[in-house]
Amino acid sequence: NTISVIGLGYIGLPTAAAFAQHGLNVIGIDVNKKAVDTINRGNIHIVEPDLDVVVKKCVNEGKLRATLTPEPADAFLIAVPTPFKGDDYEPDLSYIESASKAIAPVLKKGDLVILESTSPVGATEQMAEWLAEARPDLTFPQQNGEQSDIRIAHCPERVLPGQVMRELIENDRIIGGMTQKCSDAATALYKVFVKGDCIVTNARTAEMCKLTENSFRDVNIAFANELSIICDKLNINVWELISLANRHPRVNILRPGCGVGGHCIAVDPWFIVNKTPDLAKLIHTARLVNDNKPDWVIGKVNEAVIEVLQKTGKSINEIKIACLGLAFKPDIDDLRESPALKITEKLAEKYPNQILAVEPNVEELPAKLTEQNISLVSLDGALSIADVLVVLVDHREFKLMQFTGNQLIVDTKGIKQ
Ligand code: SAJ
Repeated sequence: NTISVIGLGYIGLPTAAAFAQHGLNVIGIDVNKKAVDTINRGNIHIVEPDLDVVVKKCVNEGKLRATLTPEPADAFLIAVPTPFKGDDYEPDLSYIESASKAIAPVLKKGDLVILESTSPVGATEQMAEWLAEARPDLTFPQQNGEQSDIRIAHCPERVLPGQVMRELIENDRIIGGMTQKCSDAATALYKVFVKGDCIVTNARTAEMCKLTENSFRDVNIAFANELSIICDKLNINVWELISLANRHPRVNILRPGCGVGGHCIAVDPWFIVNKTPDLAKLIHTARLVNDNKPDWVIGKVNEAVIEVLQKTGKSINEIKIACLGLAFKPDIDDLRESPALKITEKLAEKYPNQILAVEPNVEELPAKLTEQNISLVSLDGALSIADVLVVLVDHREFKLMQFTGNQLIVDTKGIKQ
């Protein structure tokens, strides 16, 4: 049995590796030649615990190889990005379209095509249309249902970055076939390595399910973030408040922070809002609350700077501000789509040459921060130099930190609690 995984990124590569590890012949396809070459050497181009070992082993055993051009296979899994474009957050399906057009020429009767990318409702049907247009000689589920030559399903990925190799195997899986036979074929494939349940539904529900999971989290984080702003105004410690409220058996409030980052939770809710703008009021508002949190944090830093000026008599350009944490969440090195990074950049615009960054999970700063003259310093370095500490991420190193009491702290993660 040969399967092909199109898109060898944070989801595609671990998925390809998991299938190869369980005995299937896997052909990985990517448009990035560097990624293809890296994988064929048995290495990886992304950071994910335990992935390197599996890829190395599977490549060495000849179970996994990468290429730029699609080849025939029995099943195709599409795991390409689905970003949005422009100010109205319209989903950009161009990567799915290119992937469909790339695999269409090698499809044959009996093949299964699975869309794994997080997608707006209707994307799987759209993908099936692109495939059908490219291959008028084959039949597809939208044309003749269970009699179709090609089976199509949407099976959204739901793994947590940093725990992908474990969650891929243990998590339950939603299987959204365009027909029952499509779902059966997809279930049989995932059962190769998935220990969780494979639960069958239709493609549209599967699409909405994935968006719902991330919107649920976004709305709940927005609730926590809104509470933190209200409590600040009312002079109440939000961390104490949340831990008290969470003593109620049916209350479970998430943790406020400096904003919501990553590639999923800050993106996926827009797919719902864009599709049903008049109906998705709460989901839309949650997005705005979370997206505005970084600016509120910057306002708190400005207040802290004024307080230092009043206390010490220093001039404004003598003040040093240390930003603790740049990653989008604790104990990872991923700085992309990170509100902490955005806050640091914006502070550097307002306080040039006065910003220090502490990020224990990276060796060097992204180019933009270096251009802004931000220096990467150790935690001890920051504690000895800075007048204001801005805790943006609750990395484990910061939780152990001893405060000297000399600095003002803007603590967006409640690590002092
Ligand atoms: N965050 C808070 N407070 C919290 C929890 C999270 O501010 O209490 C922030 C984080 O700091 C981060 C952002 O939210 O900036 C998102 O982090 P996360 O750990 O909640 O989620 P992701 O983006 O790493 O992964 C999510 C997961 N979805 C859910 O938990 C519902 C994962 O299972 C999905 O597979 C992934 O999105 C995805 O690919 O869609």
